[in-house]
Amino acid sequence: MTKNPTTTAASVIRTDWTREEIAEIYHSPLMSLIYKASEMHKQYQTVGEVQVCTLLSIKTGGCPEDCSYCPQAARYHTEVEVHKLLDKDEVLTKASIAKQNGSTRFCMGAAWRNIRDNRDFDNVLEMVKGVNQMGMEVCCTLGMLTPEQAEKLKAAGLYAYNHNLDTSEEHYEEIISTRTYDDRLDTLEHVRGAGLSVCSGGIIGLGETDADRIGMLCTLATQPEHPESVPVNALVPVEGTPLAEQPRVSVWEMLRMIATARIVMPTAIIRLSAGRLEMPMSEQALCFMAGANSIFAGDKLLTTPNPSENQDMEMFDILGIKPREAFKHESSCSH
Ligand code: SAM
Ligand code: DTB
Ligand code: SF4
Repeated sequence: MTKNPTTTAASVIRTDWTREEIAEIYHSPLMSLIYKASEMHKQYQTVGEVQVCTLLSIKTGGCPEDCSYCPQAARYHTEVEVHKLLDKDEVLTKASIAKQNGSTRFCMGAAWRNIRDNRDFDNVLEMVKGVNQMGMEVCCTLGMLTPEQAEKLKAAGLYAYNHNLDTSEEHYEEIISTRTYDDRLDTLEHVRGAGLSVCSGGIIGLGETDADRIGMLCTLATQPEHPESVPVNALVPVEGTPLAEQPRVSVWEMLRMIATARIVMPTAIIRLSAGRLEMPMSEQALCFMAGANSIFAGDKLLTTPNPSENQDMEMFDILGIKPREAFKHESSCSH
């Protein structure tokens, strides 16, 4: 059984963290940090259970933004092929395959700056309805949205919305100039306001400092409510983007980030997101020990490769990991 956070966590689920407090945790000796995170994990999560999500890029490339990590930004010359919004039937077929392969969350991503009230959005609402009817947790990541658009998504059956902070407020302008950090926080507020589950995290390996990583965790952990899920991405450097030559982040950096996130947001799902392709099973196992309990499955993320389903199944088998059921948060709450 999962512990019910509302009855056990009152004193630990804090939204008043300071950067100094988080820095102290983040900089503690790695072994102590992992042990502490493991303890929190054991207390607030189910050990050996990992949420399996599948991503699908429903509209690819040609994005007007300048996110310097992103292969889908139109201004960079990458090998990503632009593709208009997929048909609903194609999306539902992909969702059904993902379900058969054991995913309980299906996340549809679009290379948009923001949602616009047009036919494409109406089609996305239909896709959301369809995936919801399959009994999966439906998630979307479509850029910025208004409160009304968030309501419409909710009414169509959307479960969660992903919108990452990506980095600290200070480092943000080195990475993106076409929208502000406050725009991101506003979107998260609109998502929360519509009663959607919030998925928000970031990327490491963008040239940020430890203080930036701590700053981002602090912003997430001091939201009025913690995000229900926090993706921790390692930059996938893509040729043609300004960050193509960034060195890959090491497992030790991922561990520090994941463990600190687990300690400061004990009830959140922490997703070991982009960057798994380069990680041997032993490194991924350490990340699960340090508090990660979700992955993206399937051989593609949005546009870049990811480990195959067979590799992940083998990993789950060896590590004795079971996939988390859909809508678990609801079933473990009192309503
Ligand atoms: N366009 C929408 C937006 O930006 O909100 C949704 C899709 S966007 C690709 C979703 C997230 O993917 C980004 O916020 C970023 O955190 C992550 N991402 C994109 N490219 C990445 C890369 N090369 N490596 C790691 N994460 C990446
Ligand atoms: C998230 O935090 N990571 C995912 C999902 N949310 C949308 C995206 C990772 C994208 C990696 C680069 C690509 O495949 O294009
Ligand atoms: Fe566009 Fe999203 Fe990529 Fe930024 S991260 S360029 S908004 S698709």
